[in-house]
Amino acid sequence: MSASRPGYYTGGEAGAISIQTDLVVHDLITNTDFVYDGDTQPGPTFTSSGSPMVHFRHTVTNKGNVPLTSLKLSDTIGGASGCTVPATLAVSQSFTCEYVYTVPLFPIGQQNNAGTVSGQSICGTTYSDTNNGYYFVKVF
Ligand SMILES: [Ca+2]
Repeated sequence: MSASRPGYYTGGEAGAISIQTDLVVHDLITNTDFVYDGDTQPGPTFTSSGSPMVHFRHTVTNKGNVPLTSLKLSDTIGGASGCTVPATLAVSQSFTCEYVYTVPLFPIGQQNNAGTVSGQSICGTTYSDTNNGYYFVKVF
């Protein structure tokens, strides 16, 4: 095999990254956390006039066979930009980004805080994934 042959270095690479965006709602009455995957509409419903709080939790996993670097994590409402991502995500390794969000009075209706992640292999191939975080906001 020649090093100039396209694909020589990447032939054994099967990179993959996954993200799961969950919504965690703490019920004060029962002191219990409820976890919603938010993958389909409508997701959990919030009454915006009560200033409800939701924890958005992104779980990122390296599901390929090569380590990934240059990780970039983002979501629709921008909260994920405050999270620290590891320099390298080893094969089968995960990290979690969680933050608290107070649901504003507006907008109401169907919302989606989708999480998106990307990472690069040492060969420079970018892998990415996105996952929905649907929730519904009503006024009363
Ligand atoms: Ca989800």
